[in-house]
Amino acid sequence: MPAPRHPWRVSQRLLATYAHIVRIGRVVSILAVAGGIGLFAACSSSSTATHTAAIKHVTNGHITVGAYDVYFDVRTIDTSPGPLTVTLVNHGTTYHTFTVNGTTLNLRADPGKRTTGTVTLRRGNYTFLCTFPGHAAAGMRGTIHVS
Ligand SMILES: [Cu+2]
Repeated sequence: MPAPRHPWRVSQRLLATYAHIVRIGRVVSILAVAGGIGLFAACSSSSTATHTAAIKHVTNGHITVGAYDVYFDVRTIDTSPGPLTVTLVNHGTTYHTFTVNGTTLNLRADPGKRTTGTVTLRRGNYTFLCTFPGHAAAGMRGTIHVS
């Protein structure tokens, strides 16, 4: 037969649960801060970052885009109106393309290869994507902001 529960025991248990939740909350915030710092470091350190959350700011009219299986190393490209030269470097095991909708730029690179092309952009937003079947749907797409 179980021992009768005393009210103070219950409230102690509630307190313990509350303390546990607070502890989890602290850990989550620490992880979030650490993750933010890590993302910032990855974005600012090089142009060959291997994550897709990256924003690249074009400063000299040229950008290098890395293609992997199956993602680009950039999601958002910020540039100004005028010619933009893109070098697509394929780090993957299938061919990938860097295709800009509404323009003639349609670069294709075989595995381990790179290819370069230039497109003249007007102010506005363009969608870029890989036209290998299924790749855009899997996330190989992004936006070029021209302003
Ligand atoms: Cu692809």
